[in-house]
Amino acid sequence: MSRPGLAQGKKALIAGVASERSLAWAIAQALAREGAELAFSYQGERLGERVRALASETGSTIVEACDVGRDEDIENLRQAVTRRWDRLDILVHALAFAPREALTEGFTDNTDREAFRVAHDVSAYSLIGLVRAFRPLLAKARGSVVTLSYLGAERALPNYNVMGPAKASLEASVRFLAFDLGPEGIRVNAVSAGPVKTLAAAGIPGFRRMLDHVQRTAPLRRSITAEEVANTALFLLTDLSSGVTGETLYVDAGYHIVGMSFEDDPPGGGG
Ligand code: 0WE
Repeated sequence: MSRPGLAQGKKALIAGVASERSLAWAIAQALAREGAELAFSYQGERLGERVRALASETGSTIVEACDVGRDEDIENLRQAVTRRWDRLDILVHALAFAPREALTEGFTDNTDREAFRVAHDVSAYSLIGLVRAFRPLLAKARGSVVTLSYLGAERALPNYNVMGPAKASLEASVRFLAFDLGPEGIRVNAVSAGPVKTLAAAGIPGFRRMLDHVQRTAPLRRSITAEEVANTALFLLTDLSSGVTGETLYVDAGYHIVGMSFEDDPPGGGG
């Protein structure tokens, strides 16, 4: 026997698939598994073919290029989706960008005005821009919005640099959007995921060390998978979470609750 899907018949727009390892793609697959109809937006024609191929696996036929740094692109996406759908139940915002040079070594010396501007524009404003564009469709469905954040929003750590302030802005934007749109029945939440090896993490200096550190320190003594992020996003995007809005929910094997750990101690201690 099969139960009805948790997202049966829901219309979902996913922004931010870049490869088959993307958290956005894991979320799309979970939504498809649970019966949602999907639309995708992607950044740059370079990704077009890849995203189109992935989208077709889910039966999706709505696939649009959208550089969220451009208002015209957001407007074109709004029009393309509106031509096909008269409501939007689910919006997934799973994208971020800071110039690569800003994500290495010292925060102070590597954060110039332009890196700060583009990081905040693409990684935080874009959530507000997309929600502004889709507000009428989301209101019709009393829809749910999920974005992806990271611990750098709340704590300092190596190399994440200007993305930290950008994610802090994103999480604050989640609260203000939730506050503003709650009266229309629209919910807005964030998933703060632990490190996962995706394209966004590829080539980040020390990423392997970060994973090892998490695996030794997190209460669950492991890192997390894209599927675990997707299942929590699924919860936030469906009626299971109908009383939750403005929240940032960590999916990090408990890493963020640790104040101190004797991670490097031999078993049994010695003190
Ligand atoms: O939010 C992110 C990654 C965001 C990101 C990644 C890149 C790489 C390529 C934003 N902009 C760019 N720009 C590029 O040119 N994560 C949570 C993954 C991530 O990125 C890190 C991390 C972690 C974790 C960067 C430094 C340190 C840790």
